[in-house]
Amino acid sequence: MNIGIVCYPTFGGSGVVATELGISLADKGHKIHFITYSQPFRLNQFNENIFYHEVSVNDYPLFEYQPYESVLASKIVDVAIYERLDILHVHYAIPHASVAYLAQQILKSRKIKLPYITTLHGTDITLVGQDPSFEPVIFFSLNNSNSITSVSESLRKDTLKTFKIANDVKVIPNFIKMEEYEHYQTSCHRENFAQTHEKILIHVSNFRKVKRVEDVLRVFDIVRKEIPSRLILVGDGPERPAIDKLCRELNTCKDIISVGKIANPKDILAIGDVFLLPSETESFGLAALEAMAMKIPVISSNTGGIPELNIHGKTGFLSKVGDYQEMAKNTIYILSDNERLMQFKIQAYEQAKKFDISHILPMYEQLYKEVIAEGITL
Ligand code: GMT
Repeated sequence: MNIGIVCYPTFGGSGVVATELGISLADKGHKIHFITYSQPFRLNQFNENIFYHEVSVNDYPLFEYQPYESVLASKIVDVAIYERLDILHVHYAIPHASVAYLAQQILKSRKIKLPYITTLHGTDITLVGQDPSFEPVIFFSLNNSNSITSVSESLRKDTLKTFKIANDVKVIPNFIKMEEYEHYQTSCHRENFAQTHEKILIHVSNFRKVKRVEDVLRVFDIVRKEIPSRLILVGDGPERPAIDKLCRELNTCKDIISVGKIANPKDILAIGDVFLLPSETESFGLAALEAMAMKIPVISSNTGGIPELNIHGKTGFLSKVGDYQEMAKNTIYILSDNERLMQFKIQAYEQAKKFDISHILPMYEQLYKEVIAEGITL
């Protein structure tokens, strides 16, 4: 199949999923056309079945806001015509679903069919999507998607509750390529981050409010009083100043290492003992899945789709959002006994295997076939 993929190319779960999906589809022989405003950061190896079409918006003094959507729609139309796309798959509803609809209509006027699938990733429904200023457009473009998928059952329910759409939402969970984790040789030296007797706690995110990174620091503050440990923070974002302030107040900065944005977090995950994800909302928690695939148990909130991934008492523990004291207690429980830690590590790893790409890719391929076969009326 000739498949167009639209996504956010920079750091963020939806872009990672879209890129890894495209790469895996290309490995199976499909022709994949990424249509994005910059090269997706995980798209860093040559693949003869992958093509990249950059959406570049020219500056014009009249515009206070650059008309990105118009340029993206034009690019989709162009790629669809000249690369003969069979289907378009857009990741993250805003603004990609409405742009896909516009492109579809333009193509229809030229007697060309381009069905589109919208994959919902989370904040496009749970946060941004609930903003009334977007509502009519999201509602319309979801209703007109030829198919909608969501990355968890929880997000499916949230979507159907938020938007009274006629379309069903099919759950296709996020995935991981287990073979990349199985015998991963990290370039990271544990001794540079912690002493032999110390444990390593890790948090990976984009440091937005929704991630509750302050809870990560509060958990660590309690844990380090019982268990010699270090905290590694991976990522960066708007909450960073608040985090720096809190670690100074708690006097924990000297034991916290901030490594910033890393394209491949496996290197750091390889030296971790416990992963912390106390998010306010989380439709799936791809970062937690990546940690589990690296044999790291997860201490998380019980929000959104996380319970579909992190099994309480087996692969880690779930607590109510904001209950950092219980999260700390559970972290200490896991870390205080090496045999127990090892058991949790193995169980986390076994659970991650259920989300291997080999189980998920056929679901997308099947959906593409169905949507193409169903066709659209001109
Ligand atoms: O919140 C993020 O980390 C970024 C965001 C995105 O769309 O890039 O992540 C969402 O999509 C990921 C991939 O499907 C999910 O694993 C995350 O749970 C989801 N984030 C939220 O729901 C807050």
